[in-house]
Amino acid sequence: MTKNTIYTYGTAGFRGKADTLEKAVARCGIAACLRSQQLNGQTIGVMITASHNPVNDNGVKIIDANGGMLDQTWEPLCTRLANASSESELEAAIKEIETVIANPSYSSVKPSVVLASDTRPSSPHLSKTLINALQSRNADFYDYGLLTTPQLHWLIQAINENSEYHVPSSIPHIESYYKTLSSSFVDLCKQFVPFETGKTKLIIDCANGVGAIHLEKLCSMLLPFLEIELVNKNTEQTDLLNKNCGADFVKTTQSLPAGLSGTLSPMQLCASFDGDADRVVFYFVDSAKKFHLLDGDKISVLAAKQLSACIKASQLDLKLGVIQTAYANGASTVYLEDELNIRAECVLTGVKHLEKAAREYDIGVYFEANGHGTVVFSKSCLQKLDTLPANATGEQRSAVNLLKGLSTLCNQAIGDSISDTLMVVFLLQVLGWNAADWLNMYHDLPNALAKATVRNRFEFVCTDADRRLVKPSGLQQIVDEIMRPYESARAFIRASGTEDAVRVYVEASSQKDVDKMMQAIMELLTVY
Ligand code: G16
Repeated sequence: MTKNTIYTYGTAGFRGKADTLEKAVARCGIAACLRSQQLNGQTIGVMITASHNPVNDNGVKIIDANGGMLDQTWEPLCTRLANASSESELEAAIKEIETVIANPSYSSVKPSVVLASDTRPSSPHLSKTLINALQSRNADFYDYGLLTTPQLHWLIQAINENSEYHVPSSIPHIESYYKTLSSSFVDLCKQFVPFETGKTKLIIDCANGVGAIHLEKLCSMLLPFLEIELVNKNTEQTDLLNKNCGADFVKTTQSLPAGLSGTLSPMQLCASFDGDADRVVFYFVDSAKKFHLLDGDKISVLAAKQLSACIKASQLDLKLGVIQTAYANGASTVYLEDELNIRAECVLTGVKHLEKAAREYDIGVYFEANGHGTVVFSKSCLQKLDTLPANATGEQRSAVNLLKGLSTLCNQAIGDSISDTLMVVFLLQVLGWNAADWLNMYHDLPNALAKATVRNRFEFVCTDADRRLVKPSGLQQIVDEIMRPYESARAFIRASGTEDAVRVYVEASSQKDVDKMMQAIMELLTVY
């Protein structure tokens, strides 16, 4: 970002080159304090991370008091704060927010904020900048240091749901996260996985990011049901972060990450996290060394299948929904609706949109194809699970126990690659499936995802949940013409919310057709 660049608080907060972010980070500190005061001192989180982006980037995002993404009405307020270019403009922006706050006694409320960061070399300095801003607002704060993004979301939910916690003196430690996830996983396995199934082995590519640090600690707690081997776990050599590895690399290149090529045994299930461990994709190679991807859609469908069977067996009136985006493979949507009879909703890209839609259901499954998602259980659903009638059958009780176990295993605040991985391993064990069984649930339409650099990505405006362009004028019609000759063809172009590029997604009934369409669209974009 240059001096004149406008900061825009988007789907992942503020992101950019690390050396341009100081002001945005400090202003997020102020915004977090004001939000906390609006909510009578509930704790707000600030995470310093640029997730899957290169090591020289960084970012900052605010986590709301419920542990979810920041309330969307605050996004323009954060943008306004970050772009204030003088003390007087900053004062004016704060005054404007004070009128929005609508809490007459807010000024007497002490703000409460917790923060954490990923392993980027720029993160300590940006954390310090944030802390200075928090101190200037006289906030109570606690710095958790190195956490994955979903861990900070989880901790904030725990802090605000439990009146015994108070920042900074009495806070939940990360060990409570390890303990909750590991005991939920082990309990579920003890109850539902046949003894003779034995231990699953999983290889996890940590993208040389913060996930490695926490998995190292969690692994031993998962025995005897899961043995994890970590690769790409070097967080010391920071230039390795996300380099030729991690969830984004594996999903976009549809190939093995560095550190696994050549050495991998056929049928061995592997997973890749991204740099802040909020996305996960799975994969394996077959006996012919062919690579097979099991992405967010596959995770979603696997979870939906088991959840819908449990809801049926429980005989409870629970509404299950699956939320996808335009990137969901068309075959996954057809399978959900035609085979599993579950409604699949398509919303805008960005986890904040999926999360919001998922919370409309008793049990909402949301995953982006890139591996970002979780399963959320509503409060009323949890109450129903706790109040089974005394004459309930063994089958009903068993189904309810499985659902309850998943509600504590799955991160209820946000998509989490660690908890998602444990859920997948557990579900595969319950079904007695190997990676190929999971792959063969349905067959993905051949597809490709690419990134194109354009002069101004903000000129690309979409409608219909990102599936059609309305601007630049006439471009969608040309894309329609490109698609016309091909069977089951679908393609769209949308501006990235996190990178200075537009993304292009293409699917069709054959890889050859996908490649031809992709080439034509990429050529088309060279003039924009
Ligand atoms: C963020 C968002 C995701 C989104 C991704 C890519 O992920 O949280 O919801 O899918 O960016 O967004 P875009 O295509 O707009 O760049 P992450 O893992 O980078 O935080």
